[in-house]
Amino acid sequence: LHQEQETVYPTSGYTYLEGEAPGSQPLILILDDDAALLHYLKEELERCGYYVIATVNPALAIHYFHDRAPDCFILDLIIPEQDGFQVMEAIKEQIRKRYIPTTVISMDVARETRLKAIRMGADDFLNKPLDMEELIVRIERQLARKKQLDELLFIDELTGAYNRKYLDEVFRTLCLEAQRNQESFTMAVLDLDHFKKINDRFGHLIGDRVLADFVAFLKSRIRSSDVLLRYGGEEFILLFPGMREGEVRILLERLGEEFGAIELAAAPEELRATFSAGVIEVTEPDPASCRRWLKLADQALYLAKELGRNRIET
Ligand code: GH3
Ligand code: MG
Ligand code: MG
Ligand code: MG
Repeated sequence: LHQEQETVYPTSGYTYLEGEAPGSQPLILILDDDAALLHYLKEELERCGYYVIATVNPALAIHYFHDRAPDCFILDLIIPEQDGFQVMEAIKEQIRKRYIPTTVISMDVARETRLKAIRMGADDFLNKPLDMEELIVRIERQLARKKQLDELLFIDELTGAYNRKYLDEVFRTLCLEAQRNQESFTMAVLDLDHFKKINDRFGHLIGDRVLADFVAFLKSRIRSSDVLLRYGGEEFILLFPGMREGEVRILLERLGEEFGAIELAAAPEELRATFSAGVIEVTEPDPASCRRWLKLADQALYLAKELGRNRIET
């Protein structure tokens, strides 16, 4: 789906820009004014299975840094028209807030430069000429650490779905992606029906297992680019990039029938559960509008509950 390859050459220099990084592939952003080195770095890192956006243009690097939320950033400090510290200055808040491992590569061997880069938030500093193997090993370690940290921060322990802290971040990413592709995406809020009764009858532990079963069921039925979050107790949010409201409604109606028919293994006696959902298409993907769309989806969910549950409303 996201595999189209594009290479953009802005007037100010080379930018190798790929399509959207598929969900599972780490995205690396590289800034270096040496086009030959840039090309070499890109090839080597792609060979390791990473998705790479590489540019010689500092302004574009800053843009991609904010727009594409890379998993890691490699930048050269000495760039003729804009010194590398200016780029660091422009992104240092984000590096701290979202932990985006940043490696500075530089010809400058001065101790002061190294210290300044690290004080500004660089995680690593490597001198040129680069030892490619060392760079790759260090990037590998950084990405593994970032993944661990993101899991701690953003994954719900009980179900393995994302937690609500992830919502703003992923909503923002999906909005920017939708703007680029000039399409909308669709948000659904799902809530298990009469879940209190399940707890009352079978106890909390089995209730917990129903929640985990529900997540496993949903995950097995959605695309890898769709996002499933546990928003609260027995309430979930699904985000479907590139899908229209009508398509999502049909999908969820099918899943509702399927899930309602499953005899959940969690309980000692027969146990089935159903869910209701409210669906809204995010037709104006504005990163700041998450609560507004969520409220609309919630209203549709409320209607689904009012109309008798085990149903989808838009
Ligand atoms: P409705 O169909 O209107 O959604 O009814 P409901 O009973 O599902 O909704 P209500 O909001 O009244 O109750 C939700 C229940 O979910 C109450 C709470 O005890 C339970 N719950 C919330 N979080 C958890 C959890 O992590 N584990 C378990 N086992 N239960 C939970
Ligand atoms: Mg340079
Ligand atoms: Mg409920
Ligand atoms: Mg609820």
